[in-house]
Amino acid sequence: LTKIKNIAILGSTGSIGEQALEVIKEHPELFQVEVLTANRSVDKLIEQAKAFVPNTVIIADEQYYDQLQSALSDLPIKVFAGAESIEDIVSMSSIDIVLTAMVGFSGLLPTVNAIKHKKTIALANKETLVVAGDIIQKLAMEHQVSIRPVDSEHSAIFQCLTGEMGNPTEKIYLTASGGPFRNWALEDFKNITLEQALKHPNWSMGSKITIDSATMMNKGLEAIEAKWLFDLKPDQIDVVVHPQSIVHSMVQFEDGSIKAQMGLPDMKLPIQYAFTYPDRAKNQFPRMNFMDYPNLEFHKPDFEKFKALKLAYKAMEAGGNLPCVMNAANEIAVQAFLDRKISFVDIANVVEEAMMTSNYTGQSSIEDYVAIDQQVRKETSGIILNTFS
Ligand code: MN3
Repeated sequence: LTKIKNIAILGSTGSIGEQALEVIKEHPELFQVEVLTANRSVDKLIEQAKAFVPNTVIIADEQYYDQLQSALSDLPIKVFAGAESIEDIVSMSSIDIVLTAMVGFSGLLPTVNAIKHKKTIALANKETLVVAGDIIQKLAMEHQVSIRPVDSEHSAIFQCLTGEMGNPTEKIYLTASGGPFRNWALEDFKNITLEQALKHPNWSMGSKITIDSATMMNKGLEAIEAKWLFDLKPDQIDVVVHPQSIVHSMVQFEDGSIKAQMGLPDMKLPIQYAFTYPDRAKNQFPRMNFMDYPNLEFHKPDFEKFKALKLAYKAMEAGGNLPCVMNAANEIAVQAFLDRKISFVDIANVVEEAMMTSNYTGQSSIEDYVAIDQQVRKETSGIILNTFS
């Protein structure tokens, strides 16, 4: 008999958070919701809290506290507000697993605190490793915490590596759908609209990651994430465009053997695996039929069309604070594109400009990264205002 695992979902109203709740709902004998947090989506958080009755709910944006508190006043649920409450709650002794599913840089500090309190991390916030992979991996080692990837590519690699202890990885192949503009001519990229960029062919995700997929910055962030998760050098990480999104990623070993993890594109599987590892749990998710996919294609990524991917490799190779700079600039640039202030191609141009004008430093602390992140956000807004609008 396995003990029921208590799960804290940071960012429960986002796409990953909602799918995690579906996984938990399907396995009441395995999982229980202990904590739910959201940034601003108070109505959805109230709905989730009523359905799952967790110990605690937190809304990051404090102006929604009263609304949340009064909506849940009849239920035995503790209600808090503010980013610091989210950072603190992960130390709660009843939590077994912390799913970090918030968007962007905000995932960093709660993840650090969860590791310090020896919680198993189901990592869905890739920015945490992109920004501070060196510190996070060191902390995880020190506190003997296991970080289980939720991102589908990294879950695939994690699954391929299971049972391969002591067998070095020669290289990994990170698969990429290529996004909606894979077959567009370079000269047409200047005409890309927000509506076109928000339509992803295979995965349904939040708007930030959907735009990152369209620019392929998402794959760049994932390459950096993989570097830290699996202790690889940049030249051991190959991006392969695979439009069908059936092979979720692959590992090549020193004897040339390649293992792939495959399945339908459905985030519920990697979420569930991060919760049940090293076990697997039976479920009713749709099964793949190979006859529906007679052709699985693999192509080289186009670094000219997808300059963001090139920038990410540059940041990964340079290391230090450059990935942090790139990530902050990208968050601001994507938001500016979502606000229709800059064009699609200028997302990468803005990021490039921010990377070129920033001050490079090798070693940084978590506090340094927080400061760099804030400074780069300010500078990037200035770059957009002065040069790109
Ligand atoms: Mn992914």
